[in-house]
Amino acid sequence: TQGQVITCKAAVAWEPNKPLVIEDVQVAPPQAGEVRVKILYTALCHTDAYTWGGKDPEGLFPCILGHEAAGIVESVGEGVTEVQPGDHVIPCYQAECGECKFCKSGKTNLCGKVRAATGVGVMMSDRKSRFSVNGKPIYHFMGTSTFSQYTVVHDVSVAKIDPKAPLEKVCLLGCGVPTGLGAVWNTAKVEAGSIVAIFGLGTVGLAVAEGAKTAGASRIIGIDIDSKKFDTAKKFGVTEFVNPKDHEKPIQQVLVDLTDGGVDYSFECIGNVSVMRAALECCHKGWGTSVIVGVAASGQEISTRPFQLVTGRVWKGTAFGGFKSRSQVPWLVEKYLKKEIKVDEYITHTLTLGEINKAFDLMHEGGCLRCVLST
Ligand code: NAD
Ligand code: AHE
Ligand code: ZN
Ligand code: ZN
Repeated sequence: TQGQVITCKAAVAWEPNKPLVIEDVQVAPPQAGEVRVKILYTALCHTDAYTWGGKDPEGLFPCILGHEAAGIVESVGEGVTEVQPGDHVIPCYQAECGECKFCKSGKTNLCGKVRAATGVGVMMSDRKSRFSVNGKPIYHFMGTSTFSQYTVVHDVSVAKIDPKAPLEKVCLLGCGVPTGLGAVWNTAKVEAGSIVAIFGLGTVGLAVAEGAKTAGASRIIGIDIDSKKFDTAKKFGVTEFVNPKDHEKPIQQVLVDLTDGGVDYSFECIGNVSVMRAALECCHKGWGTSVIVGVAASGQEISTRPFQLVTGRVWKGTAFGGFKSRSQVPWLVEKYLKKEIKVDEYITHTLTLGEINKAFDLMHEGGCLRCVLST
């Protein structure tokens, strides 16, 4: 297949909110600096639903969504040295080139090398898509497009991992689990003894809980409008549960009262701007830090009284938990193999790529954390 167009099945999002359609898609060979990957397993993340739902200002249609996956390199383009056919890999929507201003800064995990192209659904070299259906180009998504049996990614957007790792599990290390763990370890740098509040107990929020537990937090307060979340959340380290619906007072006030003045760290893992405000305002005066992890819809903006920051609260945000993708995803895979981090526990459902619309339906039901699709 090397050097040839591959025809395979992919789930195409033709329009926002319209069911995805499994199509025969032509996948062009990788050009210089590109890698064609046979995707074996892909999970769904809330961000896929967000873009599919028309809430993403960068969302382009028709496209192939998906960004939490694992697979095997099928072929590589000219000049690709870091991976070769047969390597087990995880696509990385946050690239790492090691050479750009961002990578060299040592201050961020964001990379600038291919971001301009991935934001508009094409490849960097010729600003074109490698996907088409009957000659009609289909946009890439997040530089990954994993809802396909084959995809093409930039070489700076693929992490080579231990071939011993089960791909049907470690696909989750492409997004949600690292995001939550890294929000705690890299972005907030939670210290032992801290009081932590987590808004939203989906996969990302539960990974925050797991990260906070390993960091030695003394109290981990989970906040969700779905009380059924608490039983599972306990297994990930949540020690107390608050449902805003059970209280008359604003949730920030409830938390301040519960914690003698506020929490040391809070994490917003929903994508709701009024919850982001509450998450900042439940922080302790003088030092409390709130990390925005959730992705809010196009046009939404955050607000608070500047006095909240003047009096020492800190507002931060995180992408992929601050992890440098190509260097740290393999390390996370090793941590999983040594049983130092959970992964299996987040997988509540398994389906096939052909059942992807059912998987999107499941995401909106309370009982689903991650659904892994086999392609
Ligand atoms: P999810 O849908 O599984 O979890 C969201 C949880 O929030 C659910 O349990 C839901 O009941 C709860 N919730 C909804 N409204 C609420 C409210 N008003 N108050 C309290 N709880 C509420 O989603 P997920 O896959 O865990 O993703 C969470 C968010 O993180 C999404 O916005 C996603 O786009 C974003 N995300 C960001 C990054 C990043 O790099 N920054 C990475 C992955 C995901
Ligand atoms: N396209 C949206 C923003 C989406 C967003 O913030 N994405 C996160 C990853 S979410 C993974 O589930 C991210 O990494 N952002 C940094 C980046 O470089 O995209 C918009 O608002 O335009
Ligand atoms: Zn994601
Ligand atoms: Zn870079």
